[in-house]
Amino acid sequence: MLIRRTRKSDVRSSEITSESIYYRRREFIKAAGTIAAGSLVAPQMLWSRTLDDLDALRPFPDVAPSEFSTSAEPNSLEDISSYNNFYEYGMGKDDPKRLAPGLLRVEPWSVEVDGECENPGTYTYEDLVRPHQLEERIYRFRCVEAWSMVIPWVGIPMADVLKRFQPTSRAKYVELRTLQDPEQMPAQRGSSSIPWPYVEGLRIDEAMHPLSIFAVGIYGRELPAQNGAPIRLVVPWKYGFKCGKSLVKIRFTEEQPKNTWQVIAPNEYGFYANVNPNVSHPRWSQARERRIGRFFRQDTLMFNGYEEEVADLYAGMDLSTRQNW
Ligand SMILES: Nc1nc2c(c(=O)[nH]1)N[C@H]1C(S)=C(S)[C@@H](COP(=O)(O)O)O[C@H]1N2
Ligand SMILES: [Mo]
Repeated sequence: MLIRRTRKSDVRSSEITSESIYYRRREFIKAAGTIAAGSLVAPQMLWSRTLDDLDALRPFPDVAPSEFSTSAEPNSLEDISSYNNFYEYGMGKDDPKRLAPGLLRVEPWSVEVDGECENPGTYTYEDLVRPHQLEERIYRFRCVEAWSMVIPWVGIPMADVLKRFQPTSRAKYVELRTLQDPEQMPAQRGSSSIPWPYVEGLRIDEAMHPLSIFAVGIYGRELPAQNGAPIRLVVPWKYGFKCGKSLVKIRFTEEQPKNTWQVIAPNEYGFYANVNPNVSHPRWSQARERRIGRFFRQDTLMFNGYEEEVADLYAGMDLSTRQNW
């Protein structure tokens, strides 16, 4: 297992930074160590299932580095793929890893595009992704629950994809929907307190910002199911819940979309959800965060550290209260 997995890490070294190669290598070593130690105490079935799932993820042959990547140390693939929020599989952090790989069918996959655009239609995953150069984007990721990670995504700029659909002048927002299929997503069966499908949205200029990406992978490989395979949104200056997973619909709208968390608890979650250490959640502070894998908490940064890049998008908006939350 270990040998096979190491050999498969054949992302071309010319395509990525030496730093990310370093982290990727170390990641494999770390993951292998965890598995070896775990198999002493855990039933072999559990571990081999986990290993097979990650092992089956194909590496992308051509991933370019990006100037937008942070030099912060990425979390391990183990962390990123085993501590998840994906309520379609349950509310526990370990539910998505346990259930999504066996249930979510990512091939074939297509995305429906409609609303205020000149080129609506149904696009396959290949239609969407293949025309674009894949990039490695190592981003900070901050959940509204006050934990964070650093994740080496593989993705494509959202703007480049959205422009192909030619949004009209009436397209003020873009709404993004996750798959709805109770057979593949067990929490959608029966009654649920969440109105499925999971919906997120961005103002069109936020969606077109160069930091916004459609992510299709992590650590040079395809996305694990639990991270929202095969394609998900990543907007690094916003709380993690804006980053809808397993997307099947892109809709250009004139009206601001109603995103799922805002619908569930409008007094706690808004549309913008920009990371802001000065504005508390009604039930907890957002001033600090726990980076997964670290012991001490650290300060949360305005716009998750992307203030220089994105502050202009919110010029004139009051960000000191929950008004534009
Ligand atoms: N469809 C869907 N997308 C979702 C969620 C979800 O429950 N369902 N959870 C969100 C939240 S709260 C977070 S923090 C991130 C977690 O992404 P990760 O598990 O890849 O780290 O996904 C977001 N996207
Ligand atoms: Mo989150």
